Amino acid sequence: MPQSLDPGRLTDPALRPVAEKVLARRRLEAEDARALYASNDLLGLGRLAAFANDRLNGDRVFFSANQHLNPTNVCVLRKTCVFCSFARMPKEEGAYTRTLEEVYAEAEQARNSPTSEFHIVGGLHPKLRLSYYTEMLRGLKQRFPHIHIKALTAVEIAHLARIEKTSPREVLLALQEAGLTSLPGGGAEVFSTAVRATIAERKLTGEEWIAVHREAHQLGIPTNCTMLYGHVETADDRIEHLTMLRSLQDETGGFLTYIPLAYHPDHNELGEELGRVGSATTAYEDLKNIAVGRLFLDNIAHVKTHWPMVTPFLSQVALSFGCDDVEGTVVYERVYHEAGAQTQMHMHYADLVELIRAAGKRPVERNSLYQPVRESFDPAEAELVPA
Ligand code: V47
Repeated sequence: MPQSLDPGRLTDPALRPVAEKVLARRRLEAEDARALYASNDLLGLGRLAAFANDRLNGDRVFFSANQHLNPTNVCVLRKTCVFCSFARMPKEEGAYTRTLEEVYAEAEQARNSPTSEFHIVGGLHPKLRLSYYTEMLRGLKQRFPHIHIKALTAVEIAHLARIEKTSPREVLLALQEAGLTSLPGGGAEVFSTAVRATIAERKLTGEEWIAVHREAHQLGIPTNCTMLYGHVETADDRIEHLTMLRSLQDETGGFLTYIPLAYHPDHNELGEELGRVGSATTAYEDLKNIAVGRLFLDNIAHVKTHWPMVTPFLSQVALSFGCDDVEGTVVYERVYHEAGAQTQMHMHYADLVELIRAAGKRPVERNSLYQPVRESFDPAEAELVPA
């Protein structure tokens, strides 16, 4: 049943004018987002975001059967991206770089499983050439022609362009030719120059990240977008970030989903500096970021909750706070587990279906392009739901 909204019943009076705008389908401005972030009426905020989501997606909640692959953790930004626990120097303990055969061997787990997407990200390796990745994509496509490939963040694309002394556009074209379906949303962090100088010096600037995604959209490659929150950024930094994402979406329409990413402080320099080791973001903060994202990004169809970061329990609650998309089966998650995430590595397909259903929502398995793959999970065919 479509949700209703009565602005007068919101406890925080500051939310009422924003609710009037949402009802009238008017775009929220920076000052509205400031009111949302400043409000302590979390349930009111959630109600607003759930209303906006319901209008876009009804009671459908999307998920994918996906497998994450991380070919290398060697990264030239190891010393300057101080929030990251995944990266290693080439000779540092724990550094690894897979051969293509090793990547294919790990991908074999997708055989005889419902997997419909490979999610491939890694570090900025100083020596791996573009041909390593194009060959990887071709090899995966040859072995698993039906599986979509969502691979390489804008930061990796720009790095490959630098190594090959070419443009991000040429790199994207080569990857597209090799079988790339879409780009993941990583590497965005927070676009603010001051925040980047503190947490990710020497990384692609916000404008450069946007430019790579614009290029991808122009080539017909859809992409995701993210924001890493819960470190040194202010509400205004977040709003600036969301405004830049929304502007590009106005221009190209190429973003598929927005994923707020909760900062994990373990095993990285930033966590130590902030004295935050062992204490990640709070559920309150996580739900607020989901809700504000849903309300502000009125032109991006989906908002995804990343259960490896915020726990499956909170992801389920997020479905009542404006979220319509849940990270998939994953299989093996490295980036957040290195940073102290305590969640499981893998979510069984049937558990994902149940997580969504138990929140009163309708699960829809999707592929990378958000085309429905499966919508019927009737108890009568329960045995057909893969584990
Ligand atoms: O850009 C790194 C984040 C991102 C930490 O597109 C950290 O479907 C928290 O973007 N604490 C990469 N976060 C992962 C990513 C992603 C994840 C899931 C789905 C999709 C998608 C994209 O991980 C990085 C950075 O923002 N990250 N270190 C950390 N300590």
